[in-house]
Amino acid sequence: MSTKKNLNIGLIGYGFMGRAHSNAYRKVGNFFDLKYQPVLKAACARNEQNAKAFADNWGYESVETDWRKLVERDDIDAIDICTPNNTHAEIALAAGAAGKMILCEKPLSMNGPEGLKMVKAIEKAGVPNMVWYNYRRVPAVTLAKKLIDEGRLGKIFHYRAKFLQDWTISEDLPQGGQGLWRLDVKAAGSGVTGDLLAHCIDTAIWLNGGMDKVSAMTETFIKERKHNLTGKVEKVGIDDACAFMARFKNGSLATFESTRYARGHKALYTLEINGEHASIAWDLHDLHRLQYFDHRDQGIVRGWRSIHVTDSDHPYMGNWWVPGLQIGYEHSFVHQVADFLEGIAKKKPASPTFRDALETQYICDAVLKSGKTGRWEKVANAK
Ligand code: SOE
Repeated sequence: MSTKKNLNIGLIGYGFMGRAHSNAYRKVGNFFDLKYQPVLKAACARNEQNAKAFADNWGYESVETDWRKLVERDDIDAIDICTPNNTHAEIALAAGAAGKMILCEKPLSMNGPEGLKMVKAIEKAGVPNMVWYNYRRVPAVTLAKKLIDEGRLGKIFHYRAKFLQDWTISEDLPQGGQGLWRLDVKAAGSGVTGDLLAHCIDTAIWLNGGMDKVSAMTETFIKERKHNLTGKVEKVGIDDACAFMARFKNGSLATFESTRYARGHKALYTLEINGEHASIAWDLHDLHRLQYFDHRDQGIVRGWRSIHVTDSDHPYMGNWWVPGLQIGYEHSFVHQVADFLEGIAKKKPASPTFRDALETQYICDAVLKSGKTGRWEKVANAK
């Protein structure tokens, strides 16, 4: 008989992230030996037919069409928020008040002040909480963290990251509604800054510490789009592209760039860090490799090495296949669930917590503000 404890999940939203998280809950117990086993208890969405189809496909035991009912259910331990950004706060506050654990899709909130309200409420409720910044759990990125923490790079001088896509170039693309809420500022809060740069920022502050100030430029290339919900042509309020410079608290300099107008790029997230002794580079399109250059290597063999992060002593990889066989994007979510479940068992919160994610939110706020003022803007303190 299994000695595992069940952790009953109530998931809200059935889009791309609803699928990614459900897949992770299903797989985690097969590959990681954990005290807790997620149970797909209920899926929730306003449209009953769609919720049922989603629940049947992923094996949820039941369906709700009102998230408030889900949050009040005694048989639910954890609420997973996979809905558009403008709904995160209300759901999280209710879930916290009902004593539920919360896993919230990124970005945490629409903006910093809203995020702070969520952090305060959740910390007061004392419930385990986490935000799905999944790229921390790509084994090559986790390995980068280990190498940096071991001091192999020495003092860090430069951090460089970009996240490029091309899916909104057509001016015929409407904004708002299912699948396209990311273009609607009322649902998303911002454009590429909160959607894509938030990932780059989360990884950056995890690897390289906090940021002091930022200087940004933002642009909205297509000024008006038809709104799917109202049927009217409405002003576009999101940033289509954003590039910013930053100064980290450790003295290093950084550049970040993101756009949905880089023809040919679908999800090109790359990062590079240059330190006193060594540099590392990573590319989401080749996610199982970490590029590493160490100046201390003997001169005649010195050069960039491409580490195939698939050995059993690489982060998370001992839980998967035999050395040399790689894993992919969806496994970063499995790892994040594994860490969350281990965190509950050990009473040690898995990162990023809501408070960790608030730091990203504050940086996004400063970036968007700088895009408007044209000045360097200080980042508010989240700790
Ligand atoms: C946008 O296209 C998007 O799906 C983001 O919302 C995700 O967070 C990112 O991981 C991939 O791109």
